[in-house]
Amino acid sequence: MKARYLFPNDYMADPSVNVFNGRLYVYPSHDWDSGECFDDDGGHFQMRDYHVLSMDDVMDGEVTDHGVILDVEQVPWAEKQMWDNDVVEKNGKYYLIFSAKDYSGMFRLGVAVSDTPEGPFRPEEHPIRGSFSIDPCVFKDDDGEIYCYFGGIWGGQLQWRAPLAAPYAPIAQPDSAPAPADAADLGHAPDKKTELFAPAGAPALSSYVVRMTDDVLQFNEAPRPVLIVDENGEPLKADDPHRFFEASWMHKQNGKYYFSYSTGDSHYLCYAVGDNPYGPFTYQGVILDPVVGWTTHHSIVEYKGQWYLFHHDCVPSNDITWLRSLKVMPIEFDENGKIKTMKSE
Ligand code: FUB
Repeated sequence: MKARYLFPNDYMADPSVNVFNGRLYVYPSHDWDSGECFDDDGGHFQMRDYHVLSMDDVMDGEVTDHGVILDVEQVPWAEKQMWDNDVVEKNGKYYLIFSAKDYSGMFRLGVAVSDTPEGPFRPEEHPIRGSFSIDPCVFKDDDGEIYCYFGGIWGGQLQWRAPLAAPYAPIAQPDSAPAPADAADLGHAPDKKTELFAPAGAPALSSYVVRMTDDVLQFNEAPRPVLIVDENGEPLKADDPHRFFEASWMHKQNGKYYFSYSTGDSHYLCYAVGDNPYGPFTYQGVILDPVVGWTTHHSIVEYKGQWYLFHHDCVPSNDITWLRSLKVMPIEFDENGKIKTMKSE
């Protein structure tokens, strides 16, 4: 089935979609043309605020824009780059968890709270203690526990935090040097002048998962790596085009935990399945082939008995990577219940 462009009036991306009170709410990033040049660290993504959209008929109904729900000017600790966010409900309050750069240039995760899914959201004064990197997805399990999945390599800075010792022993070399043979690019080192590479055969860097405190304002434990393994139980390798890059999403289907993500520089959306929120997750396949535009980012949600893939592409902006448009299409499953690989048309 052809995908629907959700909101032609503006450029938005990275949709995190949740059902609250029987209505579907989309929490995207809000793209605009800041004039910054394209770079490998995502310096062209200079988003400053968040909107929320809602609807009750996914493929045909009217999409309501509830306006700005949080602006970077309101967040004491955040300087710029309001990237992906997600919202979870607990005891009638709504918690928006978002990623932004602090004044030292580090990505952190922050929380803002509202009494309604439409906002406005009141930000906490400080970022979540011990938080780092980008692209939070907040998932409430059936027992009420709330988990946050997050992380991204390259511009998402995950390579600055991972235990880059054995078995990685990463190769660090000046930006200007040619890439080492068979090595996988992990992105800039913190000095932004040196590039880090995983040697051939090294495992891929992982996203992280952490259980949130009861008040949903802090991490309740040290974040744990989200391990994605192949059918033999071996971790996916750093040079595998299906390895994790960014855009974590978690949904639960028939009692199984589906961890899906973007592969970044190979431009796929992929998924892996596990038996509990921490994993490990066994790699299953590609959900979406590459779209027009460098990034691909999504969420998966069931609404009124149908599963949907929300995502974005750059067709309406004629392939301007930092001007993305929201899309949605129904997900199809094969006879074994596996997600059929889709193309966004
Ligand atoms: O929107 C900025 C970044 O682009 C997101 O954090 C990534 O997932 C990619 O979509």
